[in-house]
Amino acid sequence: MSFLRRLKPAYALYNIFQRRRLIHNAVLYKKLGLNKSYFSPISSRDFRNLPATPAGNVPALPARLVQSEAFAVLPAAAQTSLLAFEDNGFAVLPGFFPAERVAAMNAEVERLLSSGEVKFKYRNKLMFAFRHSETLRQAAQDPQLLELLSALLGHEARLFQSINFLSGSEQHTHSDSIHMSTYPLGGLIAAWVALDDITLENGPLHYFPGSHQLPYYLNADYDNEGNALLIGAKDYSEYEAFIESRVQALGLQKQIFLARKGDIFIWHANLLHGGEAHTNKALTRKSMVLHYFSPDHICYHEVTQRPALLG
Ligand SMILES: O=C(O)CCC(=O)C(=O)O
Repeated sequence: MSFLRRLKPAYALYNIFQRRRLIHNAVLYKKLGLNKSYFSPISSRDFRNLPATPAGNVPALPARLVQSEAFAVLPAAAQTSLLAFEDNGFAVLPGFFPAERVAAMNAEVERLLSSGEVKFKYRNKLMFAFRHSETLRQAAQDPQLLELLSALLGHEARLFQSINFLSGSEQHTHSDSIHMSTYPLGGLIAAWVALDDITLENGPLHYFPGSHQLPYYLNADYDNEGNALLIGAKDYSEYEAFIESRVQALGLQKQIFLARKGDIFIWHANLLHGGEAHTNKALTRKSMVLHYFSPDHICYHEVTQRPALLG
């Protein structure tokens, strides 16, 4: 990473102009006794001496789900999967979005692309498309989905970010917590919506059941903490290589999710997952991944040591 992109004061200066989206942290920092401004860089190192315990007292998962009307109306297979979320680190909601809704979402993505309102970033990602489309925003904030995600998280799940793909992500195995972290850990949840039928040929999602119970691997684990002035110098590929070495050493067993259009796959903040190779480029692999943060947590980006811009 270039020296300029590593300079923490440059990020802090940018953050000063994002006061409205960061000021909520000031109260949380004060409560924790952290000597920080809303615009300061932040990473897991800042929480090293604080207790790791989750925020507040949360009832056990079955009690949270059983209280939820959104849960009560689901088919048995989805209920069973949700009840096992804390053991497995994932849950599947088969056919959660009907075909018409999927078609409307795909039409919106096409409209946004052809009008130039959203553009591919980082090779094949359409970031934050929900900010440009009421149809996509309503899907991302579907009340039944939000209720289920909040029950799983044990806190309100608030939409933070979305990524649409037209092709396989082909992302190497990772945990979202290296990108979007929280204090206490675990205040993030993701929902991945299949907008195409997905086979072995068009880059299915992969995941490692139970891997959310491993330690959260963060900057210190691959020697990327940086110093008071600079964020860590390591390339992201070094994080990926570190995770691959953990997967090998622990003998973790990969599974592949062959989704049908409208299926939703929910993953835990620390579940290891990624995208398989997209071998048949004649096929699309449309999907939308949604990341939600708990507003009760401090939300930040571990690698770049930036507080997350909410709202
Ligand atoms: O869609 C995929 O293949 C993986 C997406 C992913 O890993 C992520 O957004 O964190």
